[in-house]
Amino acid sequence: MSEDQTRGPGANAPAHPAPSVTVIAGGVGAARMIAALLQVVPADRVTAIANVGDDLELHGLHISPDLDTITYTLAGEINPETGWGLRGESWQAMESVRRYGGIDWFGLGDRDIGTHLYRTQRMAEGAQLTNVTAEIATAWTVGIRLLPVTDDRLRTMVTLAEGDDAGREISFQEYFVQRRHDVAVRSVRFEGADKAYPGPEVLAAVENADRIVIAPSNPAVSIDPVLAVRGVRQHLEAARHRSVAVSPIVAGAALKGPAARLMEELGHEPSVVGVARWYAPIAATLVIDEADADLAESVAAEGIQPVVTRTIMSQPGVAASLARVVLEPNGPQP
Ligand code: FO1
Repeated sequence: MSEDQTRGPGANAPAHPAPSVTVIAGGVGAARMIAALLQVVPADRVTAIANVGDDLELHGLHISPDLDTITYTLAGEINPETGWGLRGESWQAMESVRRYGGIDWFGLGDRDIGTHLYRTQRMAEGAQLTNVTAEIATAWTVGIRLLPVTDDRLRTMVTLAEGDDAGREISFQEYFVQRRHDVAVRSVRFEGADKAYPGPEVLAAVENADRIVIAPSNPAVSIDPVLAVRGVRQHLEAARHRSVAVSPIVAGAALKGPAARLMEELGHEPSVVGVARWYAPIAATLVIDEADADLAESVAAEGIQPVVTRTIMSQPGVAASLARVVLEPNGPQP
């Protein structure tokens, strides 16, 4: 009998095991938040539940931008200039598409296309997106458990507000990439949400997490589609006391993308106070940037505890300290 067996099961378990963390994730902001968490928590304690409302079918391929952005970032292979796609890309396939007059406004690099070919083929064979995502993440040695929020079809749709296009509904990528999110929006809808069930491990990942982190992603088009999947919002409401959100808005502006503009167009205050109102039902704590320290009291008035710290993860040293704050917003416990 080995020494371990004589001491019984769990004898080698650390006195304070690392907390299990579940991140509610969009794309770029979430990928950076997860990378930051991995500086302080082992990867096998981290689950990400990711948005699939940005997904699209193009050139016959199933493309899952947020899943791929997270995978490539954690693999250290994300294109640092764009925040999406792979580094060191070539664009020969797109040049051929352009030659034939095909759709070329959504840029797919040659390396990246391999991911979409594999995903599309596996799904055509009948594999679920959850399984294919795990296969892709494993191949990139990502380490965390990466879960699409649903295996069912869910698509974020955007209704435009102005000019000749007023009232016209387009897909998220037509809004975000083709129109460079430079058009006014009247409303957002999650097509398929009423029939979308959470993936097999999603609700348990919310129930069992020591800490839930709502990543600094766009509340309207990255986090809300995750919440729209059956049962997810209710599970997050029940787990509110374990949940910390990180504001994607700093000093009234989004770090990346159209979050502030969209919030305003959809009738929300484009500030940490608007974010507080958005997340108060599902998070007990909101981490806001030092630039918004003067709004902490207004955040608290929304019924969510503000924690002020540096949040801009592109600045050196900030990511790890933000991750520590997110894990222990009330300071290190004895
Ligand atoms: N974003 C762009 O702004 N332009 C693109 O051409 C583009 C291509 C693209 C290809 C694969 C992929 O995984 C992501 C891509 N993105 C592109 C980003 C994508 O639109 C994301 O949904 C947004 O960044 C929002 O999260």
